[in-house]
Amino acid sequence: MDPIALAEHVKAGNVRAVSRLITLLENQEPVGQAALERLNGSPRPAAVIGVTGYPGSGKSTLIDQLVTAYRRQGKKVGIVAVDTTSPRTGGALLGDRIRMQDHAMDGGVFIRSMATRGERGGLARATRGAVRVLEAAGYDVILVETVGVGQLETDVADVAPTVVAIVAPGLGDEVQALKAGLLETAHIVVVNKGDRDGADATVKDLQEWHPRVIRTVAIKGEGMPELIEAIAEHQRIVDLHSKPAT
Ligand SMILES: Nc1nc2c(ncn2[C@@H]2O[C@H](COP(=O)(O)OP(=O)(O)OP(=O)(O)O)[C@@H](O)[C@H]2O)c(=O)[nH]1
Ligand SMILES: [Mg+2]
Repeated sequence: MDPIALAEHVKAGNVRAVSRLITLLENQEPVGQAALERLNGSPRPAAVIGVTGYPGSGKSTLIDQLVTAYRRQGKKVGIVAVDTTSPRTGGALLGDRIRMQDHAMDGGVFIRSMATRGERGGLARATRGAVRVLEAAGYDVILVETVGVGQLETDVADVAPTVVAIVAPGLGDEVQALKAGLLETAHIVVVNKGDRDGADATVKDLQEWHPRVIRTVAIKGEGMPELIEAIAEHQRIVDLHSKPAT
């Protein structure tokens, strides 16, 4: 495989080339790295959003809602779901696929699951590369889902300038752990499952620690406009800082 041709196909938005290059990067094939190096100079930077949180907090359901909203805005959306190689993986992956099925037929949406292969930090070795590939292929928004099981996961911030941390009500000890670590790296905190008992208390509790707490009911789409606006607002701040002063 010629890395130059592969890079050209990726830049032209060819889905098979995108998929193939990500696989090469996962397998640490030198030709993948060579193609990656040819992707510089994306016409427009993508909005990369990290979505992290404890297993079952509703990350995939929320991402599904975000995809619908961004598609309505006419944006192309890439999703990289990072999974651990733990025994619960099979179920989680299947769940993601089922929930994302509506979007799987949509040419403006690219979905890719990646295994962490035991790597620390919750992010697959190739996640960063996958994000670059999707950006070069013209995806406007790239969502990275990672399983948050503690401070190890905070390196999602290295890949995504905007990090959304999701908590479900009534986690008790886990919320305490979040306060100590993840809240520092999350730009937006979402209390999902707002339809559950204890949601009010969790929101109030977290608001004392974080300036941007949003309550959602992802299964019903409640709170999504607020979340979309909070993400957009944070991205405006990121853009201001990344643009050279004039
Ligand atoms: N009651 C309620 N249930 C929800 C809500 N959002 C998601 N769920 C349910 O919670 C379960 C887990 O949702 P997922 O979206 O798979 O959560 P996840 O964080 O992606 O899970 P993992 O990828 O396995 O870590 C599913 O059964 C969802 O239907 C919500 O707002 N309210
Ligand atoms: Mg999930």
